[in-house]
Amino acid sequence: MKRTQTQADQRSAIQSGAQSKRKPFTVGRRELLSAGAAAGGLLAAAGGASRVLAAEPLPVPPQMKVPGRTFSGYGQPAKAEETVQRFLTKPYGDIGGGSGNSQTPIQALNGTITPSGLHFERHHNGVPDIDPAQHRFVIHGLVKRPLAFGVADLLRYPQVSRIHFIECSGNGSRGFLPEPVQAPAGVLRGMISNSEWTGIPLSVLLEEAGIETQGKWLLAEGSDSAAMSRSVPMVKALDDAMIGLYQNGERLRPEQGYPMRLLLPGFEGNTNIKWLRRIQVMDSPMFTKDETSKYTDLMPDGKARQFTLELGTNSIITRPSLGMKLEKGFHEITGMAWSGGGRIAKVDVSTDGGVTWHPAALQGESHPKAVARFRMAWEWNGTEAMLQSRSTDEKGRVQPSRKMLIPQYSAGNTYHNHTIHSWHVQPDGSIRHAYA
Ligand SMILES: Nc1nc2c(c(=O)[nH]1)N[C@H]1C(S)=C(S)[C@@H](COP(=O)(O)O)O[C@H]1N2
Ligand SMILES: [Mo]
Repeated sequence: MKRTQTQADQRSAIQSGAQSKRKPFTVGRRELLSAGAAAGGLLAAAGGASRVLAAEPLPVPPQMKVPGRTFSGYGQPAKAEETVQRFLTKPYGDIGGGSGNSQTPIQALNGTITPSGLHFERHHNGVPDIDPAQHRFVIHGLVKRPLAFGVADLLRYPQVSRIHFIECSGNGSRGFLPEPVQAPAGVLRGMISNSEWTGIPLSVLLEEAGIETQGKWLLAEGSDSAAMSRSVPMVKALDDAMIGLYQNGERLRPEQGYPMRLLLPGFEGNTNIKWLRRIQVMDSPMFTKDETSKYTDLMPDGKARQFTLELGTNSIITRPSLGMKLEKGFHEITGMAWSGGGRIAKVDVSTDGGVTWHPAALQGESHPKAVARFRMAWEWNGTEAMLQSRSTDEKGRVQPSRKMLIPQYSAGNTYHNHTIHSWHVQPDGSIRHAYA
């Protein structure tokens, strides 16, 4: 860990320096052993990633000789981690500074939950400034009792907490370009974030309003100046849809839809309407601008496919990844896997470009339509390697290769690329994005 290059490397260097000089990768070793004897054996054979202790006794560092600084009302990440930032894409520059997206720096994170300040963003006309005391949310259309709620009204309802990802259907769109873009994982597939959301099951509010028998779809509309609006099938609304009020324990961030948003777990990000102002129950889809001119898949026969709502099985190795430089010996290959279809059932990892696959360990409890963390021990022998991950969800759907998926669309398509991602490790330890 001498030649650290990225934030993730620095963070891990700090952690191993602080706590694990004598017992490197203690936690990892236990998890790897439970995942399979081969992995634990590999770590022992590779001799871990520790350094031999240089001097005894340990020198006393300066901060142990002065009182520490005072505390504050709202915390910030460590100073040395300041460079862990979202990647900003502003296609219209300052003319439309609110329009565009930011991507989560997934290459610098670990675990499964995305810190709220690093949640990816997609705004079609900026973040509206909403006074929660004035905001109203309405359910109307084909209902027996049209209802209006203020934020304070909603906060009185029983709530549920669930872990789910939100992913933009444009995540991975750069992968449709003819040549692999050389950029970190966050730029290439960082429009995915995973949070604990707390709010009210939409079914509770719809039942209260009383859906008329013709009510088969609903329209959800945001109160931003894009008036983002999408049609949602009633089956989804009555299944696991919720009105999100809290994100990772605190009220929603403005960027995530404060004071309330629609959450449609596993459905393409666009349908998760932020700054939600109304839901209209209808007998058919509305065919809004956001589901006709955009968010359709361009097919090879010149037609466009609408309502590809459920997101595919996806995964990406976040470490090692582009921007890091490997030393020979032991490394943990780790990354994120997720599917709009439910839980992640397994993730296989290849280090030889898909010739052989090995089951990775899945960490922690598995939640449906949530990011799973996978890990696999690896010893890098200093020669070229092609790192890939391939996820399978509980419906048995397997993450497709580029060869399988790309020809299913026409050249101009930008949505729903969930193909297997490849990192090409060079003999000098640097890493490139490759199409394999
Ligand atoms: N009102 C409103 N809702 C919106 C959007 C928007 O621009 N306005 N963008 C959509 C898109 S395209 C995505 S991918 C998700 C992104 O959610 P996030 O910004 O919280 O990550 O919000 C969706 N909901
Ligand atoms: Mo999106």
